[in-house]
Amino acid sequence: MNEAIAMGIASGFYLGTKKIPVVAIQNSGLMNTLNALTSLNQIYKIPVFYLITWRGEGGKGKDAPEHDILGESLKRILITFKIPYKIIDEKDWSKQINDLSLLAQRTKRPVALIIRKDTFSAYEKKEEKAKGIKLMTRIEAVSIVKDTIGSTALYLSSTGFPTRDSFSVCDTPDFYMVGSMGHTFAVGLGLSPNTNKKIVILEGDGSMFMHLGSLASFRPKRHKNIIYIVFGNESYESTGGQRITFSNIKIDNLVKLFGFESTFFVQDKAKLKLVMQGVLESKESLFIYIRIKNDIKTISGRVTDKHTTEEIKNRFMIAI
Ligand SMILES: Cc1ncc(C[n+]2csc(CCOP(=O)(O)OP(=O)(O)O)c2C)c(N)n1
Repeated sequence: MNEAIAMGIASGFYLGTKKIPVVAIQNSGLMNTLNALTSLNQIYKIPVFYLITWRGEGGKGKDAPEHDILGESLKRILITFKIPYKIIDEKDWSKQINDLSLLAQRTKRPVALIIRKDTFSAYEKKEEKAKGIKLMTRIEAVSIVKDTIGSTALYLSSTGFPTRDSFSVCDTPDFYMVGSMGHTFAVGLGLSPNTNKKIVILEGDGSMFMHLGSLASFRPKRHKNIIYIVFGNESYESTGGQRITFSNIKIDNLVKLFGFESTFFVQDKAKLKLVMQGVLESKESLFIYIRIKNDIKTISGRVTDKHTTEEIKNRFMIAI
């Protein structure tokens, strides 16, 4: 979900309990919370305890490029937005948490504890057991999609593993969106009426739900060339496999309400191959939800180790 929603939930929790809620996010997600922060929490004096993981500490070149700007400016942003913060200290963390909590209680202001890389130990991934069905991995699903559709289409992919897997399966000149979580479908909407090519959107379910409202701007008569493919692993696999807050939602049915007439729910390879064969002939946009399992063995390489973000954009614009 969108981190801004976490702020709303946390605020409601505080109103009902007077207890300080914790909002645990990455620094990229902090940016999503700024409107709630300034026009809800700070003006009504509703405290929250932000736990912010610090990607890109040290600035440019220390992490993936999507973290360059915020990695370098995180502390300044917290100061600008008047959020008292501490950077976690391995020896002193318990006192830091206590001090910040007391400050939040006393001042009724949001406070933040910044968590450095490698503070937490890695989460051990477990093989997912689906009921009697052999689920695909994302790589297997992307391979089937890219093999069938080929390089005549324009591909867009969402941040994290969808982008990395798409790049590793076949480095076509896609718009690999290594940051900007949740904006992939909206970019597709803006592009769709401006090209005759098919637009294949490869998106994680977490990213889809980050800005689910983008679907409301879909117009079936205007956007006729979108093949919207969502990988449903019901988790944020790229950031450690945290469970997603929704499951058992019939996403293919939900998308219908926004005007997608052809929607598919796919769990196995044979059905995916069948669905993909009809895709190129289709005269309308379609939505395909592929239920996948998390891959406990493979992590694909980063596209930005090979191409800069500007190169990615330039290649894509030439392909259009
Ligand atoms: C606004 C924002 N919040 C959080 C992140 C951190 N982040 C990067 S990838 C990712 C998980 C994406 O989940 P999903 O789209 O379901 O793909 P999956 O990783 O499961 O393949 C998260 C939370 C981010 N980049 N931007």
